[in-house]
Amino acid sequence: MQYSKNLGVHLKRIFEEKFTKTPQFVFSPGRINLIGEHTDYNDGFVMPAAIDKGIYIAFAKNENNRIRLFSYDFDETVEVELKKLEAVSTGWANYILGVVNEIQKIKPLSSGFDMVFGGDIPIGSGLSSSAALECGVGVALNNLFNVKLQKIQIARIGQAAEHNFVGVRCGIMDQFASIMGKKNHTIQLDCRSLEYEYFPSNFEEYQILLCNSKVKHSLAESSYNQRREECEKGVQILKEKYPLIESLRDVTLEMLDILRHRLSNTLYNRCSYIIEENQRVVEASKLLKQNKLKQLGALLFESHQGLSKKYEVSCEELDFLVDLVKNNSAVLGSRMMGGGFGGCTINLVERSAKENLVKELTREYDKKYNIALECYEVELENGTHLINHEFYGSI
Ligand code: GAF
Repeated sequence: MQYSKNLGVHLKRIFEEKFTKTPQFVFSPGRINLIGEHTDYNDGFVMPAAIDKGIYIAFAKNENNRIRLFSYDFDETVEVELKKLEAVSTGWANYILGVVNEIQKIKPLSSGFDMVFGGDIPIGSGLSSSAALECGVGVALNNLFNVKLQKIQIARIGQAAEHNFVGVRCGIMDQFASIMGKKNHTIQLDCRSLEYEYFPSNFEEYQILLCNSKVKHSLAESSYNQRREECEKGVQILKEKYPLIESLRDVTLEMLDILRHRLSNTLYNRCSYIIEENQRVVEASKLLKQNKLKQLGALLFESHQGLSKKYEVSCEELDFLVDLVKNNSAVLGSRMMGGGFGGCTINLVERSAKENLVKELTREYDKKYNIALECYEVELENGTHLINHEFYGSI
């Protein structure tokens, strides 16, 4: 992949100025998700992939038992004592400190460390810069302190950091995709067993196009936890008749319908969306294997409809972007991606039509919301990995 060389040069220079030593580097990618939204914390299926945009971290040990962090993007410094680890008021630092906290439960760190990081993932775009940061920090500390963690353990650590230090009860999808990504492949992941399969995904005459709505509505985090609670509530009620079920993964639409009278309309809609979305992922992986991209695209539109109307995690701007391409023959499918309430749509579009499509969407979105739409083409990439620092040194 093409690393962001300019960013690397800046990070290295800043690190050397601040800490007067040469750092090691790690790159940790953001992710897309083809289909399977909000299914991860319901023990279901997802189809994410790591991308060529991500977080770059320069890091080294220090001798003073402090954790010294600098965010290039926010131009902020945070310093804490290794022995007094707790969540801080600077949001981004908690993704890092949360990972340290989880790793210390396995092996206490023998010294402090320094980190300077920055990224080329547009902030708030729903491409999961937070999971990228967590996995990057996990790999960096694993390497520095010889903790001997497996990749999947690092993904789990990232998820736990988010639960315990950030306060978002996320599923495992983002961290898994960031660390386990494979070039030109999507991952079909069973979020219960963590069994996974890589699918070659170059889509031939089609490509993935992300459209960044550039909005991030304030409900995003609180509503995320609320949706999770609603699913858990649904499971509790269903358990009265079906004691063996553990999550919505184990429930069929028929079972749900039998207990419809026990569920509010909202709970019914939340649960039926999850059950249907799980079925869509299973179907999508068959279609992808058979290269039936048109049918796959239709599933993306269905997924969006469910996310918007039943799960209610979309927003006006995302709905607008999906509606705009619905009747465009060059677009096979489109839907909101990630947690929702803003961020990007993911679109499967004909390569040859991409340029005109971007022009049209940009024009219409600007007319309606007076916001300059940003569209990205992404390559599917390998997961979190160390980069030879000579690479930056040589520019
Ligand atoms: C966010 C979460 F972090 C993921 O775990 C997942 O639930 C996703 O929203 C929705 O599919 O990115």
